[in-house]
Amino acid sequence: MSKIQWDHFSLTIEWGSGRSTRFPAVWLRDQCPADRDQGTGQRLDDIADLPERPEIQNVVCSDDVLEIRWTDDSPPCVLSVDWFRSVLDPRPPDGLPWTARDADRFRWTEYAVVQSDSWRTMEWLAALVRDGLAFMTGVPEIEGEVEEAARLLGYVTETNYGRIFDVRATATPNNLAYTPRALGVHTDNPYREPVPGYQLLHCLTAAPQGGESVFVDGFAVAGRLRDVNVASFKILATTSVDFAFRDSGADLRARRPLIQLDDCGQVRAIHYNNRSISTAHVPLEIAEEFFQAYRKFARLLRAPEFEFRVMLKPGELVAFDNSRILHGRTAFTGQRLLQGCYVNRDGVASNLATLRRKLLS
Ligand code: OGA
Ligand code: NM2
Ligand code: ZN
Repeated sequence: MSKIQWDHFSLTIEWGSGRSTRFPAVWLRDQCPADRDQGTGQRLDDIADLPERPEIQNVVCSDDVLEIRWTDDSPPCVLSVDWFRSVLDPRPPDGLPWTARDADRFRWTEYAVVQSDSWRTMEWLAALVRDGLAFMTGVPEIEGEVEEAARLLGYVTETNYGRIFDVRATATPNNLAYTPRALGVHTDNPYREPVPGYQLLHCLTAAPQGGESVFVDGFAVAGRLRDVNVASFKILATTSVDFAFRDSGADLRARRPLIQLDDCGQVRAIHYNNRSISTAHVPLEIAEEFFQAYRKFARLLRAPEFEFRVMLKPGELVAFDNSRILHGRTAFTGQRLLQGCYVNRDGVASNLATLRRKLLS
């Protein structure tokens, strides 16, 4: 059982463990459920409408539910101790980094199963979020099916490459992806704002020779770089570079660091694509240091210990987080066709959360 103490400007909960947390009145006033629309749960008030210095008049506590009353005419704020607990619960990290030797944990599920059984859809999406990639088998070898599969993840992002795109060797390619060349591991479209969230690739025709897929967990590699050379990690995380793509119908550019951190210093995204990077505007005073770090990172990205290689067969589909997982392929000869598309990253999180809500409540 927790102990509650309060004064005019804060409420303190002492937890069973003896630790306590102080919640400022201004914060409490902002959480008040009475300020929300009953139907949508959306907030009705704006911070500018709330009292600047709300004062607690008293707190009534019954059955682990607290009713906080205010000295002004604000409605009482009713919140359960469990709710306070949930606020403090640090969210477990969604992603679990991997190296080559973890590849047997990757999820491969029959398309029809992911489609027809929402529990399995949830499991598949959870694996996709955990590993940053997941596979489906038995996807009909029909052109356009990738867009149907994308609906399991969320909403397709249309780009200058179309809603879906054909990855095959063409006579007049506007992108090296549309040649039979090998592609070093990369993230797609770092020249776009925002970058595409997830990517799907559906194999329709496998090349008679070559065309093997390569995947690398960029978060694992960035983590290694941080461990072995924190100065290199820092310079890549703090130096923005230009990425660009240009053809007759598009002129795209964006500037961002190769390793993007969140406000807690955790790796949030990797942007890496040797075909579309321009380092011309890296400050010349740090160019030597930057290139040393860039090369170190590039070498780690090629290290076999981080690589998962797989020969996709017709009917197989891979989906991956384009901010975390780098992908590439070996050179190929002959006919080969993959169809791809991008989906928004928020849709994946939302679909997974709604399935969890429905199935685990
Ligand atoms: C791409 C790409 C991989 C492949 O089109 O961006 O990386 O296996 N393709 O062809
Ligand atoms: N394609 C396959 O980001 C890139 O330029 C990689 C993307 C053309 C949609 C290729
Ligand atoms: Zn690509």
